[in-house]
Amino acid sequence: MTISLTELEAVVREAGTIALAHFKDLKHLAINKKAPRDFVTAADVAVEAFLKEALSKLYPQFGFWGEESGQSANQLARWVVDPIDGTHSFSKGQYFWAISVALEIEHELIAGAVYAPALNDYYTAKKGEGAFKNGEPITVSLEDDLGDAMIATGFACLRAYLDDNNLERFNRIAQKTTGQRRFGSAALDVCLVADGQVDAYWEQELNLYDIAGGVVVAREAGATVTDFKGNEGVYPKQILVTNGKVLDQLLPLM
Ligand code: 2AM
Ligand code: CA
Repeated sequence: MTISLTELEAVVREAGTIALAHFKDLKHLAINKKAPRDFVTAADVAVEAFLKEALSKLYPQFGFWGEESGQSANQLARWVVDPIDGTHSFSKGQYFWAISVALEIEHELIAGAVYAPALNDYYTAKKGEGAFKNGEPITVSLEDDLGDAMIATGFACLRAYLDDNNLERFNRIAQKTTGQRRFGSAALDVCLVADGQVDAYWEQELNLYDIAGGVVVAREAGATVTDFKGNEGVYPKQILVTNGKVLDQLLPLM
């Protein structure tokens, strides 16, 4: 049971066209709050509705789990979708947001697509077949010295009002690295590790749909995907993605 990345790309790019139409007309975009400091726009809802319909038509055997509409049909073989990851950035007219789609079969992520329409970057991968950005193969960076590294993180956890809110961890790690970035889209952050633009990325308190598409791309590009203790696997509440070469230096700081 497999899928065609080319067919998937046609669907995801069409979803991108829908998102871009809203992005170019932000003045008229309806923005609501799901919870305090948690936004949803009419674009999120429209993009997810399109993806759900188009993917179900193309691959009726797979169920669906989207950030906005929840779970439906087969959950053992399903699409895991974030229609717009980085909604706050999107609603401000910033460019770092992405559509993320992953195919998960029996708890294993086997294909992914992350499309950042405003940046015109399309990342995709299928398990065992390599990772691609705009049709070209990509790999993680060669950086092996944490002191020279560029690291990304995010602060989704601040919305959860946790005691462990990432600020102490950020403080610790920022002083041991050269560059820190906070882009605002977990899906893209993971792909930036895959593409060697950053050497590592971590975040807490995410959901699977934020990172699922990117994880397939990152793994196929040679990245490690672990929790903060270095256990291999996809842990959305504690995700650490690295180029593999700075992992051992980062773990004691996590
Ligand atoms: P979103 O834009 O799809 O909501 C940025 O740090 C990351 O946090 C983004 O991937 C963003 O996804 C996610 N995020 C936003 N609000 C959140 C919340 N209330 N809980 C968890 N993650 C959130
Ligand atoms: Ca998200």
